[in-house]
Parts: sequence; C-alpha cells; structure tokens
Amino acid sequence: MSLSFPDNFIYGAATSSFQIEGSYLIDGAAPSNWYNFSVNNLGIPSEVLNHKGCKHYINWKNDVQLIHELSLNSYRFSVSWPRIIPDKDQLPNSKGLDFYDHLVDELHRFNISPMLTLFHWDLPQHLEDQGGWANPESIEWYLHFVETVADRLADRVPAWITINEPWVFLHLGMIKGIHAPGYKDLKHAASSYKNILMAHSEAVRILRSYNNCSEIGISCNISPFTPETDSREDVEACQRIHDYHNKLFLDAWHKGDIPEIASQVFGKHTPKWNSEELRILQEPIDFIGVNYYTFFRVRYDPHAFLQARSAPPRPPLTDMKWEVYPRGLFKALEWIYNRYHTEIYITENGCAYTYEPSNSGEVTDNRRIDYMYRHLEQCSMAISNGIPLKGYYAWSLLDNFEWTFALNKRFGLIHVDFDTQKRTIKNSGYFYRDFINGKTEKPDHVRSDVINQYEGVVWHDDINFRAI
Ligand code: IFM
Repeated sequence: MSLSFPDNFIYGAATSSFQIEGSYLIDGAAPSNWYNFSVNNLGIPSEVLNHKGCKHYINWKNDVQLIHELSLNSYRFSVSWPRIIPDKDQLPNSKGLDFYDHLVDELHRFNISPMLTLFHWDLPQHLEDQGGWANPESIEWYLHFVETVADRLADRVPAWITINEPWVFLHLGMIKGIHAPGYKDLKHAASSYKNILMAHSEAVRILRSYNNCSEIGISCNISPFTPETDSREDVEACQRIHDYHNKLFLDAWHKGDIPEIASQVFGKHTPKWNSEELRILQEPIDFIGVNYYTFFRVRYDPHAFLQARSAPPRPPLTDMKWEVYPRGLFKALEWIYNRYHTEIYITENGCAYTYEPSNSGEVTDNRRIDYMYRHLEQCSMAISNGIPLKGYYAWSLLDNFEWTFALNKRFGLIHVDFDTQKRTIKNSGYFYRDFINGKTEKPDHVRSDVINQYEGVVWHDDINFRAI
C-alpha cells in the first residue's frame, strides 16, 4: 500500500540555532544562556561548542544545497537572539542579521520555503542575568527582537513560529534545573510562565502587521499519556500530567483563561492576571506546530512532582530511551484538532540512533526509516480523517547538539562528522527524498529487517488515549 498526501503538502526538516551553528561568539554575537550553561553546568569545553558540532554558521551554503538534494520544499530553522541583539544597548547586530538574510535568499534560490522560529531557547546571557523570562521586561525585550527580525526578513519568510516548546524550557530549565538556565525555582518559573504567555500573544499581533507573514503559530511538544493501570490513583495522576504537559500553555492561549493545573503547579506563586491581559492572550494563531516523539504511561507516585511519574518505557526504544509509538502521533493530532480547531504542522518528529558511515560511505539507518515511515503513515491517516495537517518537518536535518547530551545523540537525516565537518546523507535521507518524490509505498525490506531486530516486541496500538 502506498500513502497519499495532498499535492500542496509541505515536506521539511527542522533545526535550531544553538544546536547547529557553532561559532557562537564571532561577528559581534554574545553568549547565550545555553552557551554559559553548557560550559559552566555541563562542563562542555567552549572549544567543542564553537569548533565542533555542525558549524552551520560556516557551512550554511553547503547545508542549503543538501536540503535541496533531499527535495525538501521547506526548511525550519531558528534565529539566534544573542547574534541579533547581543548587547544591553539593544542595538541590532548587522552581521547577525546578514547571516539569516543570506540564508533566506539562498533557500529561495532553490525554491525552499523558510519557516522561521524566533525563540528556540537561546536567550542572551545578559538578559538571563537580569532575571530572564521572569523579569516582566522580558516581554519588551522579546518584542524588540521580534520586530528587528521581522523588519529584516518578513518580506521573504511566510511562516513564523514565535516560541519553540515553552513547556520544555520552563519545566526543565526553571523547575527541574537540568536545562538552561538551571534553576529549581517555582517563583521564577511562575513569573516566567506569565511573561512567556504574554510575549507570544503580543508577538503574534506584531507579526500580523507584516503583510507577507501569512502563517503564524507556536510549536509545542505534545504527548499522549495513558494511565499505567485503571486504578483511580493512576488515572488521576495521568490526568494531572496531561493537563500540565499538554494544556498549560495551549489552553491559556486558546481560552484566554489560565488552566486550573497552573495553580496546582505554582501554588502561592501563581501569577495574577487582569481582564486586559487575558484578552490579549487570545490573539488568534494560524497553526499549532506539534513536536511529537513518544508517549508515556503514567503511574501515581506520592513523592513525585504532581504525585505522578512515567512508568518505564517499553521497547522498541530510541537512543533517547524514548518508546517508539507512532499511533501516539495520530492521537496527538486528533486531540489538538478537536480541542483547538486550528490547522496543524508537525514541526518536529524524529529519533536518535547512532549509525556511522560504512567504508563505502553508506549510512544504513534502517530503524530511522522504519520510524519515519510509521509516523508518516499516521499523518496520512490523520489527513484522511479530516484533520487539517499541512506539513511534516523531520527532526532533524543534521546530527547536532542535543542539549544536555551534547554531541552524543544523533537525530539527523544527514550524518555529520563533528571533527571534519563532512556531511553524509543517511539512507533515511534518501528514503525521505524518494517519499517526497512519490515513492510512498512501505519499504518492505526495511520493515522485515526491523521486525527481526525487535523480535518478540508487541506493538502497543491497542492502548487507548484515555486521559482527554
Ligand atoms: O533537539 C530537540 C529540539 O531542540 C526540541 N524538541 C525535541 C528535540 C529532540 O530532543
């Protein structure tokens, strides 16, 4: 059976500035919170950050050529705030802007439509030092950045994402302390929650004033959750995690009302809102970007945050130890559409597996092909079920810097030798290219290979997405 997609379906791949660019301190750029966190908290030498990895800041032309070779019709990237507005004086850095200006022009030269993410976690360190997102002035800082980028690029960039995965950098960065800025501080997180919400909505209003910004959205990591058992404790724990993970931001924007789970999480620090602020929150967007990787079974745990924790994932697992569960993508899309009624892009979907090039230069990453095919299959089903899914962006174009895992998890369609900068298109990249060009039947040889690899595995398609 082959899968069918509308003719105008968008096939892309995604990256983010801090994960691929390297050369973080040149041409007038300032350190970001992630730069400092990587060096100071994760112990990653600055030499590695600047001179290993993808060095896309240097190799960008070659990378655009590779995007073209993969037949992608769109490319999602993010712009680095500390490159564009590096200093306290808030003046734009023309060299930083030029970099993205040239990138956008080069994409157009190959008919690749840019999708631009404004904030994918790399906040200028000097703003972090002033309280970061917890400072109410962060809204103004961000809007100034948004206007600076839009003034330069809005004439050539049709699709804009204000913020990538707000829940992740709030939860991991300010509550768990394992991402930048590395705080375990509910008060800080609570103020940040409010400012991030407001910043997004104000940014949407600003972007609307640029004629060519025809699509404006937000990207959120969405996971279906299911209780591990039918016990009341597990079901309620699952509901709390679902509300926290999936609804904390989207419900606030959609309904202009702060979901109940916010006060369970932030307690006495829960921010106050006036009616004008709640009105501003409801600024309509054109699409929700769904970042989907895996799903979770949830069990009650009286000692855990929100008295809930995820049960151990079941194989097959990716190198992130994330369970491969393609059906969860359909469930996530269905849930988003039924609740928020917007158009949808999958702005990230992918898997980390390490495969090195063979002597002949081939990268036989069959498990990634299997992962992609199964998820594309769910996309096709979603479209047949009337869900307005407009496009799919694979995460990621290149092997890159995977946050706390540094260069040790490989998500790319393209293998990168982090020492020599050699790029090698993996078999998954060729699979995707052929798929885009109409070869959408199930790759049998890959599937049987994978079945052997996963011998004994039960696919979990029978699990309900119960916590709605
Ligand atoms: O690499 C990240 C990306 O920056 C945000 N979404 C999840 C990806 C895989 O962990």
